[in-house]
Amino acid sequence: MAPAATTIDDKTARIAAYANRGREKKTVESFAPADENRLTTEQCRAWTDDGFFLLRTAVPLDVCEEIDSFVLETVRRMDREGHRLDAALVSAGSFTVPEENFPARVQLPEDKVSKLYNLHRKDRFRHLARRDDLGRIMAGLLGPDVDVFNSQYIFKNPGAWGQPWHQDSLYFAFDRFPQVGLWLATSRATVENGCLFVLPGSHREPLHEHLPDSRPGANLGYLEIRDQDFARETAIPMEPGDVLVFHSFLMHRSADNASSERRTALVYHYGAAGTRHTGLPSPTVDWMPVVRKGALVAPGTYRPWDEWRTQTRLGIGLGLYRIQKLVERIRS
Ligand SMILES: O=C(O)CCC(=O)C(=O)O
Repeated sequence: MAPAATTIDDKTARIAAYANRGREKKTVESFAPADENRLTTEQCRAWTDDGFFLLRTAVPLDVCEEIDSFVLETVRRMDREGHRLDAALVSAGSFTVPEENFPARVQLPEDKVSKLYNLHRKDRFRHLARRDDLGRIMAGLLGPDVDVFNSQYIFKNPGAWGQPWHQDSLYFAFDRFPQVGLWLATSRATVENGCLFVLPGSHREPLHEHLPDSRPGANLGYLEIRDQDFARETAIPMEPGDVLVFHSFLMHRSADNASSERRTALVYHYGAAGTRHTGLPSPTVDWMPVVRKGALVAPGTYRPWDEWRTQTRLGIGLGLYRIQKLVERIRS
């Protein structure tokens, strides 16, 4: 008898098995910032005690609008070029993940998308990732040599479910921790439309077991922590341009979008330069220098070879993905 077609649940179960492997070995040696002189006293306290801090009005509104427009145009271009937006796909150096709970009446290509990855080498995104104040904060938290290694724009369309409680480092197959997340609200983020919730101080917890999201139809790769008391969760409502800086062991989630408006965010992840992969290379990880020997890398610095390498890796990933789909179709 032919095996049943692979479902999102099967894939998420495989992602969970892979992500949880060796999680006890992922540890953090110190919870103090690497260089307190680059941070304010309050940032140092918040980082050490809570595992996060907010930068209000950090990014001008016109930059948020440019980010939104660029992403929408990219997704629409992918759609015009005939790419399926309802399957994880790679195009022109970008990588989309579909939304599983998109509205029944899809009007625009972006209605079907959950995430667009790999933006940080592109002009405005590269400049933002290396902005003086943000680079200084990352050097304060991580030390004198820092890279940005992941970027994703997250659509949370009306009706989309939130991402359940998780710790980002579970997803990172690296030889050292922590990493630092930077979550920029490009729209308002409210409890109603899907803002983040954090559990203050939970960055001091080891990485917990993450189980596949139990809601049938949850997005690909959504994993959740169930063995923790979340009674002290704190909502983080944000205005466009606000930035949340958070430790990669911090437990956090986002709410469902119960409103009629889209909630959007741009997320970067930073890590110490020289971090090595302990597992398979991921198509969503691409190391780009931000700080070297304590000095910020000029925002315009761009090495085409690096981008080419990423695109090649993404192309190979897409090829393998297509072969896998073909095999699945033949077997079912
Ligand atoms: O923006 C969201 O809805 C979830 C983001 C998140 O939890 C993450 O990027 O780790």
